[in-house]
Amino acid sequence: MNTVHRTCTLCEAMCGLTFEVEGDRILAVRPDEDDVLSRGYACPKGIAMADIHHDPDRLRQPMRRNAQGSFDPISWEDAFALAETRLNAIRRRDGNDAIGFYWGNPTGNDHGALLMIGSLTKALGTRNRFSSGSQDANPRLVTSLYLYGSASTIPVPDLDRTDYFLCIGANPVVSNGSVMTAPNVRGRLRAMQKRGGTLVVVDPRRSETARLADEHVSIRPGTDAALQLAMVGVLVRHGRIDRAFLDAHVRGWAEIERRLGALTLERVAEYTGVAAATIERVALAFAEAKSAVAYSRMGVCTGPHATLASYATDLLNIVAGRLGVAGGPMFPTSPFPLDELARRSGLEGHARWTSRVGGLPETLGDLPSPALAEEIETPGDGQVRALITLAGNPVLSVPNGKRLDRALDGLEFMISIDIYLNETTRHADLVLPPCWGLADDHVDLLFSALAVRNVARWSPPVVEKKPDELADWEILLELTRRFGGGPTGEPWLDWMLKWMAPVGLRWTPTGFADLVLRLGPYGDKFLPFSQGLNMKKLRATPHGIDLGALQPGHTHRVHHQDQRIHLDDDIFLRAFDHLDQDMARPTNGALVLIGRRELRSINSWGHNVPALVSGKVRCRLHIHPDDARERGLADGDTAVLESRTHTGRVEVVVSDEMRPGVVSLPHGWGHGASAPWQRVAGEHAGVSANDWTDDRLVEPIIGQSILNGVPVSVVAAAKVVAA
Ligand SMILES: Nc1nc2c(c(=O)[nH]1)N[C@H]1C(S)=C(S)[C@@H](COP(=O)(O)OP(=O)(O)OC[C@H]3O[C@@H](n4cnc5c(=O)[nH]c(N)nc54)[C@H](O)[C@@H]3O)O[C@H]1N2
Ligand SMILES: Nc1nc2c(c(=O)[nH]1)N[C@H]1C(S)=C(S)[C@@H](COP(=O)(O)OP(=O)(O)OC[C@H]3O[C@@H](n4cnc5c(=O)[nH]c(N)nc54)[C@H](O)[C@@H]3O)O[C@H]1N2
Ligand code: SF4
Ligand SMILES: [Mo]
Repeated sequence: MNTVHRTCTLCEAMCGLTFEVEGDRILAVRPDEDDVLSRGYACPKGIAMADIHHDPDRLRQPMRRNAQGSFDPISWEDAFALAETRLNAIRRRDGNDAIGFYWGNPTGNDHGALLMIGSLTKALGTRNRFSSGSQDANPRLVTSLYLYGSASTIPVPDLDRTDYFLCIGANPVVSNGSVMTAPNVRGRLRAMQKRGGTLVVVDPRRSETARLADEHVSIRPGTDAALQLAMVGVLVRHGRIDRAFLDAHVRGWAEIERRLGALTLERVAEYTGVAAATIERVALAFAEAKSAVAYSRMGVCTGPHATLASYATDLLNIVAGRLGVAGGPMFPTSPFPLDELARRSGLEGHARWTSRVGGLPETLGDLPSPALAEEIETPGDGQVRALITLAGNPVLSVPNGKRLDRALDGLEFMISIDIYLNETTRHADLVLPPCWGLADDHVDLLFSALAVRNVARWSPPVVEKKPDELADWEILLELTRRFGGGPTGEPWLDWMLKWMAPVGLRWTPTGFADLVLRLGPYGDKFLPFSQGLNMKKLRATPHGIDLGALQPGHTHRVHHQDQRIHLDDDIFLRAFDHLDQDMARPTNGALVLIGRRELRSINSWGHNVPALVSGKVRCRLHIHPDDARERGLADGDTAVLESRTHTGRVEVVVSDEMRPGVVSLPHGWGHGASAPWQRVAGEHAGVSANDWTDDRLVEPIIGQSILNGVPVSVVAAAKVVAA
């Protein structure tokens, strides 16, 4: 028997796992007690990695859809040849933009795939690239791009040292952090409280994190921008702002200060449903704490003011003098500093082009996904006629998934690179399954740059890759070669691929990561060899290397020419105007729908593993007792949930954890259509929250999907039948 230590790649937390392996069977998985970051923590999903690996329904060979809509195996060679012929024919006829590309969330956990995205895009030459970013962190990235001059200048809460954690629209006790890699958030928050620290959670639902909090502030969905800006206003009025910091490091404070004047406490209290006294008290406590950090995530990033609300979080931190200070929002020093490369390679950028039909702007090369269905449906020059999906399930993850489901049927050709046949990939003509993570090595290029401590780690494969298996990056490299006519990648990969092949060297993502590591801040190119890191040293350190607490300072991460943080970029001022207009509109009192994550779900997948779906049905609508009573609903009843896009049935849970007027449904369910290929998921189908979310309602600044605060109505099913 073999023991292998490996980082979990299912979410952002980078927990260390220990696998017991015999041949190609994984016999046991447990938390790695010695992992430098997670120190013996893992959640049930990580433990279930072996079940995913051994899932008989996971695809092991390429599949081709037949006329009956079922799938037959096809060889890799035939699959690649078919892909090349069909896609290139469409491209020749209709141009590059006729090929759409959607890449999904698991790509972020796969260093090989991540490095190849740019290459494939460049080979395809298409502007119709989409991703899960418009349902996720794009407002965070755009905020960083305009504030600091780089989308990779992302402040991360110094969670282990803070005295005050203001958590807005995030549920890290369940998610284990997002844009904040922090395994065992519950343990870290408890430790903070034990040190005398304070946890305040702003959420329309008394979430698992809110239950742990010293104070839960229940807010009306979609209004966090106003709340946070009002807090900044409180600091101004009480003279609690860090004048010296503002004078030395920012541009545009006078303009912002002027605009804050319109956001009076009374007006904001009315709009947010949070008492003026509460706003004032929390703001002052935030300013008075020895150290403090405001942090916001999905609840804020997928609301109607997503960009302004993300900006307001940073503004609050900046104005209170918290940025780059221990216990505040700090900048990790990644051992793999890809930010410089990202900037130089032209990855970073926003609104350089817009979608053809809806005119929505790109973010870092991706158009907002609510535009995908209309780009497929609407005839004309640049219409998407073929689509490649990589590790994504947009039918379940994008607003108005039902419309996208229908639109995919209208494509001439579709390729999905995925490990399952599911709601999205069942539409593909070709499904190309990678070997999946456990058969490949792993380096965390992305989340190492977002962790609450600086760490470096390499993970070996847990099982051997079989001769007929390909990793995601190998599939992408082959497609890149066939569509681009040669090894054409990102400019910086380009020369490497071109230069290495003729001299008999094989490019690998880990080889590339080694180079980045060696040239990086801890690398052996700059530090004396005995101290400096390289991949060989990481290989010899199976539990990872702790590189210490986050380092103070922020100026090294500000990339504007004037070296200042730009508070007054036009994009933020437009967002202020939009908030002002919204606040002037009367609220209509309709129910609104928000989302919910659960510990044993990973977005839309993982539901084919019995251990992750056992027990009580989880895909249920949570509703406040007052709202339930008004509608004659009791716990366990069936209700009809209706929005502009969809009407369907849901089981209700009556719970005072909800704010009155707000109902909550988890996303990532609705597996009815996958039942032929995923037996377990099919038996626990549930419904898809994104059938009810609306592709027409996007945040106007960057075209972000609005997944929280969607207007709905709820009626008891019994009444619908009677009527
Ligand atoms: N209503 C609502 N909608 C949401 C959200 C919400 O909170 N509410 N959250 C949004 C967020 S934050 C995200 S990130 C998105 C996710 O949205 P997507 O990225 O579109 O979808 P996922 O559910 O992550 O599906 C991942 C797909 O990748 C496959 N897969 C898993 N591992 C691998 C691998 O190693 N290689 C390959 N090739 N495929 C793999 C799985 O089988 C699955 O099909 O959902 C978003 N949608
Ligand atoms: N177990 C588990 N872990 C995961 C995932 C998973 O699917 N399951 N997904 C991973 C991914 S891809 C991501 S992006 C992260 C997301 O990580 P988080 O952002 O921490 O996760 P969410 O549960 O979406 O948290 C959003 C919270 O915002 C609240 N909310 C909704 N609307 C509003 C609003 O208008 N204002 C405020 N203030 N709050 C609001 C919701 O009630 C919810 O508690 O989690 C990651 N980790
Ligand atoms: S918290 Fe995330 S990284 Fe940790 S074991 Fe669970 S799924 Fe894996
Ligand atoms: Mo996400």
